[in-house]
Amino acid sequence: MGDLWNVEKIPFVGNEDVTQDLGFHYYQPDKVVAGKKMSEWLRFAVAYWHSFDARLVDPFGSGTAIRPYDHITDPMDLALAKVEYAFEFYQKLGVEYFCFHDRDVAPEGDTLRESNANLDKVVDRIEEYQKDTGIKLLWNTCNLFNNPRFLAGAASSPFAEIFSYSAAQLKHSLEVGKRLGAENYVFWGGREGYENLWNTDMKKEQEHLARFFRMGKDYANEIGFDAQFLIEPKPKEPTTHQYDFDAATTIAFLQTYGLDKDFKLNLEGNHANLAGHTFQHEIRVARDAGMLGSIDANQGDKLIGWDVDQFPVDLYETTSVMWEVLAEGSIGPRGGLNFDSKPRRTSFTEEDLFRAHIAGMDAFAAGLIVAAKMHEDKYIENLVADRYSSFGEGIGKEVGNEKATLATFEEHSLDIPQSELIAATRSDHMETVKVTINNYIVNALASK
Ligand code: XUL
Ligand code: CO
Repeated sequence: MGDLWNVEKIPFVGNEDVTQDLGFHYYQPDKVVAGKKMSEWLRFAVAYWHSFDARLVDPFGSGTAIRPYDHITDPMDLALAKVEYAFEFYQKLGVEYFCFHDRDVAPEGDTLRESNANLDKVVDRIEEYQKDTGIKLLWNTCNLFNNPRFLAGAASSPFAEIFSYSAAQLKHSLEVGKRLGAENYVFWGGREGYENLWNTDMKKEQEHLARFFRMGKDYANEIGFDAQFLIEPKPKEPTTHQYDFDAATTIAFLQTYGLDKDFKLNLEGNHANLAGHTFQHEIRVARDAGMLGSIDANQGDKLIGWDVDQFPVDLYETTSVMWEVLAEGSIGPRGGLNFDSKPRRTSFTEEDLFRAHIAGMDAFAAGLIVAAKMHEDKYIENLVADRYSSFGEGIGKEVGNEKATLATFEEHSLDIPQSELIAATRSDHMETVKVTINNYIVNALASK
């Protein structure tokens, strides 16, 4: 398996020795849970940008990361070498997918033609490694936010030259996705929003953004790239207001511009929090619209108001996400769990990069085990069915009857005294529900 990384293949160690690191306590890829292998439910992916490019900077400090390829100085040599390091990392971790932006894997040239040539050289190598290892591309995407030319946006830039460049960059990125057999193609519009409404033609910018998405999908159809197309909502950061604010806003945008049949959503935990939602909320909104596509797994920090992209370890949250996934039957037709997460800058060694992924994979494997038990018992299903049961009888049935009018309900309700109305409601004993979920977490994991 190679010795580029100073770590052996990560084994399953069980949870008897809870302090043992560099081993999985819950994740067993071939173990069948709720009718499918864990690896099939979870479809974990490593994010190239965080795991192999990021130096663990924060707004107040430069990078702390120590990586085994730090001695390579030439940018193209480094890009090519990183592919080898990346694939050994995936294999040692036991992950079957990865994700990348075009600019994560190869340096930019002065012109797009030069950048494309650099990218193609690295993609040649990625293709070889995919063939040799069977590791697949969950999704690729275009970096349309890092370079200074995107200072005021890409597809929503007020400058036509920048729109054109973005469209041209997208074209090649789609060609790369087709070549590497990407299962999904993601759009995250980091700068597709505004800083200040006074100088912004919001309608024009959104029309341009919609046109960009439409041309992307049309070109994919033209070249036979049949990936699932995904938009990744985020409310802000780096822009003050991003057009793909959250799942509900993005669904409305897609419907407004007739894109809703061609695009689904890629939901991210920390983005949900920045929009004032839970991760579960975003997934539920997407599910209810039939638009759950894929998941970017990470978590925010209650005490920090920006996108910290922590590796997910909160079992309550991973249980809620996996509960939704089990209810849906899959993450999405071709979706997976991409760790859009980075180790803290204080966990800077190469072993920590493994430890961080193990933590995230184990937290989701544990969430899957717990959620599967909850589904088996139909705990939530029964609770919800019971809560809404009054719509199956009496006046409740009229709600679903198209012939009923306001007068129907007036006739029923006009003379009912307050005491009877209160008697028609019930406590939801929410504290018990929450502690029951805690009990599920403790009990379902105790025997593993
Ligand atoms: C940024 C973010 C991106 C997208 C891909 O917050 O989530 O990394 O996932 O561009
Ligand atoms: Co993301």
